[in-house]
Amino acid sequence: MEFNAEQFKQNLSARLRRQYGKDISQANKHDLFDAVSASALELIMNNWMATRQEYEKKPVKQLYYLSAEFLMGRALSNNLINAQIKDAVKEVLKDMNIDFDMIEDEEPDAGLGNGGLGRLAACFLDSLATLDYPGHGYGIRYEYGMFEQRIQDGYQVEYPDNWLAHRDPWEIKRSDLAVTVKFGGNIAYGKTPDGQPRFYIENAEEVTATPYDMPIIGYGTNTVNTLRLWSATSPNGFDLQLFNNMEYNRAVERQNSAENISRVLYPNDSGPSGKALRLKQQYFFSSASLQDLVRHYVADYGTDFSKFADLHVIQLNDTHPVVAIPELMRILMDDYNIGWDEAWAVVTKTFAYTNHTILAEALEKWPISIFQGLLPRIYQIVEEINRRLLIQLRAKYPNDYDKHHRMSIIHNDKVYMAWLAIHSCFSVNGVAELHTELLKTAELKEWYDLYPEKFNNKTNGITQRRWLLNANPLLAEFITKRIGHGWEKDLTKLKGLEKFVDDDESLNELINIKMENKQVLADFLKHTQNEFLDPESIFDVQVKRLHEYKRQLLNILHVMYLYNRLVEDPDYNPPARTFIFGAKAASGYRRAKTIIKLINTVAERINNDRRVRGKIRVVFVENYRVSVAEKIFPAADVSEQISTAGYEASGTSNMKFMVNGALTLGTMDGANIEIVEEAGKENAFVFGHLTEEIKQMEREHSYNPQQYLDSNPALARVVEQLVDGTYDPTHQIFKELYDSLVYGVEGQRADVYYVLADFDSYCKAQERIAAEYMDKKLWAKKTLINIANSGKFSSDRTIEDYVRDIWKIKKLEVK
Ligand code: 26Q
Repeated sequence: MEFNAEQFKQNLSARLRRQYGKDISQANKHDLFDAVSASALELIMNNWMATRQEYEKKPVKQLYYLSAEFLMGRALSNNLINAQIKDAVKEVLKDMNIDFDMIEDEEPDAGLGNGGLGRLAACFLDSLATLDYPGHGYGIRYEYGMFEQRIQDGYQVEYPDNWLAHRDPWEIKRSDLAVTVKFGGNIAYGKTPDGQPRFYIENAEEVTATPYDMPIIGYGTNTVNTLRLWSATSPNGFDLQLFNNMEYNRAVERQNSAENISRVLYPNDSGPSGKALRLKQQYFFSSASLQDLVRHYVADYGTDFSKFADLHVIQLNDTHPVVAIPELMRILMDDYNIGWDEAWAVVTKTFAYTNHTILAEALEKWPISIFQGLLPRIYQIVEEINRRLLIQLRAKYPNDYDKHHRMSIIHNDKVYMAWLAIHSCFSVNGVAELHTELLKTAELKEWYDLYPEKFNNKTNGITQRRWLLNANPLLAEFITKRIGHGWEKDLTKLKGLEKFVDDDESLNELINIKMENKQVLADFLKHTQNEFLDPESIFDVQVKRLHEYKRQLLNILHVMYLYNRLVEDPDYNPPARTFIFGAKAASGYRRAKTIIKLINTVAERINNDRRVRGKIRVVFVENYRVSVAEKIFPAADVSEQISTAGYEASGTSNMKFMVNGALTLGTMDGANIEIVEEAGKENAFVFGHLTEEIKQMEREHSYNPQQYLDSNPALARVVEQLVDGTYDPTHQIFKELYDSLVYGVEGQRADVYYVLADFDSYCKAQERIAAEYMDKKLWAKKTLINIANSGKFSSDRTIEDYVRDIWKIKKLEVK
């Protein structure tokens, strides 16, 4: 992209004048952030329009990634880097005495996602644009994203994330493309003006869906794709009559009901919420997106839909947008008078489904009463899809009535969204090799038996543009200095770093870079939460959503154990360690919140105990989010990936740590297995029971946590310390955690996630870490080998896999 410094300057001034009535000297940091972003967008606009025109010009197949979540984070720095104008912009600003870093920090995160699944969607968009693929995102423009977490008295407290408080300079409202989405009402059957019989809905609640477009800028290419997010309003405005009668609340009822649909992201990242509003969100953006696609198609090709599947492929990010399947059936049949068989042929060639969860009980199912009440016509279509599925099942498995029942899309008064997806889609994929195997052999075995050809694996990846080039400029420079450019678009090039494993100068530089990044994180945490971190200590990091299966509890129990040891054994002198946690708990997940309280309680105790000063510290990073993650990964020495084997579908933070040179401390779970395979077992710290061993204990009901307590006094002691007053004088706060480990509560057996079973193995792995970290050079070597072998985990590779096996789209370069 050509960059004219003078013009950019003028543009910036003009923006400040027009938007804020200020000149540069009067502008505050926010004004500057807004004006710089808007000026950058203007530069990008040519390419954005050219990309759209290119896609319109030729009829090319395009990919639409439907996702309830896009965890984009900040845009400014990333967009400038991808457009390759960051240095130039920085230069201009410096000329004007403006510090870029300060401006950058004014941008709120676009936190429109919970965690892994939402961030994966964001990484995919970056890779699609960078690789010149016509692929776009469709989602919801939540007015409030992932809640802001504050820690008060050690507890998580949630606050609304008002990310749109100021305008978002990156979005463009497209009122001209608004569509209507209908809820409730009743099904009517009648004739169109031209005499065609057809179903329609009457007395429905009508909601206007207005799209806001965000540019997705490819790195070092002209391609700029689009993320289209829908916002809900009422077409009827407020009720003036009621208002004039001073019934102010009733006057805005309809408006509020519509706007509530895109009000806020649901902050639970597992398990069905069972809330009608959540289903409304799902149908809202699925319907709007499909209406958008079909309208565009009809404008070009008319109502012959035989080419639809040649021009569209729709990837469903988990079951959240699966209601798009019956919605496309409805649009084709009710709006365009297409027959069932023809519509079904289009649908089954268009949709593909990605599963992100292993546990069948976590799969989404909607009570019929909610589903049918909200979407009567859609429910009717699902019933018909299911009727035909059952005919198929009876023919294939005669007399196996239990199987028919289990596989029925509708049973036990619920609609099974995953069943609808698997039956209707031409592709079903898991997100890591182990995960896909478990789907095929266990959780979805019956479906795999029925449709083996649909199942495939697509191991997750992350974009090196955001997570290395942008987040860790020092390491990026180190790499480029040795292997040149090219890794930014082909991460396997990092393999070239391996020839520096015995180069002392490289190893020393690597050590220094890590140290500098640790200092940056330390400064940040000093500034934001007045924490003191020693960059000389090992930064041992676990950042991810808080879940029992992710076992933050195992981590903190080990910290408690280490603390006991340090206090009691003066001869024990391991290297200093800082245990860093960052995690949000779903607001209604009580036990997860208690684990956060435990981490903070242990931190408070240890950090204030003089006896262990300089040896061990515990830090809970408040409000962990993308922009903070960008500071944490570059500073990490140890990457905690300690889920119970068989429970983490993939994990993606494990990959972000790896490219930033942290060593994995992990179980053989999710993508950890593939990471260890690439890096070599000797360059990671693997521990814990294997999936097969866990499954066997599960099958045979042979797990006895008490046995581990009996045989390991140090473990028994830390477990007792949860309730003996050591950390909590009331003995009450952590009793629930204690009971869940030792006795089992609420009908669950004791220690569901095998924390006690893996404790000893985890401690030993931690000891290996302590021993190996003392040898700085050896550690640096392992770091370098990890970085050099992280190429597989680029989302560019993942996208190429999807393109080859599922999407079959072609690169289209924009001139
Ligand atoms: C469903 C229904 C109602 C309300 C919320 C939800 C909901 C929302 C988010 C269910 C699940 C999620 C998110 C799941 C998720 O992030 N899964 C993670 O996906 C990553 C990307 O594939 C994997 O790396 C992780 O292993 C997986 O846990």
